[in-house]
Amino acid sequence: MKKFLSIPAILLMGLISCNSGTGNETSSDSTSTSTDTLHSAMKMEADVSLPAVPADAKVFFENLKDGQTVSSPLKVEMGVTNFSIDTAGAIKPNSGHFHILIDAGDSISSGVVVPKDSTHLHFGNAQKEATIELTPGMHKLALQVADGAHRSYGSKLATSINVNVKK
Ligand SMILES: [Cu+2]
Repeated sequence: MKKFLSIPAILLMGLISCNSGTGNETSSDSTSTSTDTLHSAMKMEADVSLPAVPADAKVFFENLKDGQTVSSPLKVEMGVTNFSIDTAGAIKPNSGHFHILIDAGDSISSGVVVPKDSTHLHFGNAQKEATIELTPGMHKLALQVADGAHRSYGSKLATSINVNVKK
């Protein structure tokens, strides 16, 4: 997250010249009123680090196998062992929520916030089941668990399969 932090840090230093000599991101806490959004995002990133992934945690599709022929709409059952599925919001150890990536790779790099669009579906109400629409043909589906702030736990808490959607 160094790249993410450096942008607001540079902006803050430009706005508040008296703070530019410290080089310490945490020292700028009480100096800004005009960059609240950037500041709170930076503070969250800086204060709460991504919880560690337990070694025995595992993500899987409960009802689908790699290479399976399916029809659309497709019911997807999301499974995980040794990890809790919770609502988005609070950041807790051993806890997170599911995402389905549709033709969007096998996983999202650890610590990166999962995008929110038609190919990155969030299940922030702790859902473990979803019904998705797919066009006919081959599609890659990936399951990715992320923390309460949608920061990916990386490939350790992801899995992917290819399915063949019939007409
Ligand atoms: Cu999310």
